[in-house]
Amino acid sequence: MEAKIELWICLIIKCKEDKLKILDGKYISSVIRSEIKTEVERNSPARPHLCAILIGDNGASRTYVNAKVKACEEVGFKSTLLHYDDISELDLLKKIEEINNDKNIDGLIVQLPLPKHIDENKITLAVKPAKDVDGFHPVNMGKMMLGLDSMIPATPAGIIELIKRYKIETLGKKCVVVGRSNIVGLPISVLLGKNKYPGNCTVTLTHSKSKNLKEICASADILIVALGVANFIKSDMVKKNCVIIDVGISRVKSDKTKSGWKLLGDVDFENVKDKCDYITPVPGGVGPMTIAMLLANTLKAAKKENKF
Ligand code: BQF
Repeated sequence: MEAKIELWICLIIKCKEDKLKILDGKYISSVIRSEIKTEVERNSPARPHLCAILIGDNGASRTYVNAKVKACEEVGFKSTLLHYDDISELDLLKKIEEINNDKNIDGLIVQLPLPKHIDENKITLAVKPAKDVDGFHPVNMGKMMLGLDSMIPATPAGIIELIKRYKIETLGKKCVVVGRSNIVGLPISVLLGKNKYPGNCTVTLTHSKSKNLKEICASADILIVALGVANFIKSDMVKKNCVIIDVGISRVKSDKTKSGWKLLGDVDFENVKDKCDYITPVPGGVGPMTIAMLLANTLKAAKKENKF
């Protein structure tokens, strides 16, 4: 209770500082991670165990997996990273089966994208639904559609959690989703259409074949963009006082950063920020929420195994 009041005081102060603009995923994710950490400490020495499989040397994938492993350490989870330079589809399936049957492992993720010789659908199907903390297995997808208890994919779950924690009104709002991926666009459009909070939106799911995209986006009270095209959404594509959730992360070369890369969202932030009421930044918006919800799913999986 006290922690909740403290969170709200912090949020109100932050909102004032940010002139009621920024949906601070970095901050909210730190709150969620500390909640998870507290719960893990209470159940010590038992702890959730996440296993991540990484194949190949895709730089972005490495960064994402490392972020996940680091987040596990911070909240007191055990983590195992299995990194293969290369592996056959059959050997990968065997490895997944081994982990499915390993009582010491609660959650399993296979970092996407996979090399061309491995069928993503086959791999997704091979992960036992109870350990599928990415929520990509058809059983989890189906349960989510039906509103049954399931693992909800981390990015949509992170968006829902962000809306909840900022108490953004969704009932009766027009929500436009740009991008129909299985991982983000499709599930978030289902979730925001549900008869609950957050939800009860009138959802429009748009994609590359949509006509009048500009007009459709400009009609949105809540605009969720998960396209992967840097700065795609310009200020003439958004309605005044809307809420913008920017899921895009494009890595572009930069000589201004230590790493030599910088992250760009799908929304032209600088030109859009004064028009909308709320907006998620990139970096520091939806991305950190994705990591936090992966941890939440892993904790949930561990609880189901009666470890907690
Ligand atoms: C931030 C991802 C595309 C394809 C596969 C924090 C992440 C990103 C950004 C992160 C992503 C994107 C992940 C920030 C995991 C989100 O500070 O803004 C964290 O690690 N993500 C992934 O595992 O696979 C992807 C995007």
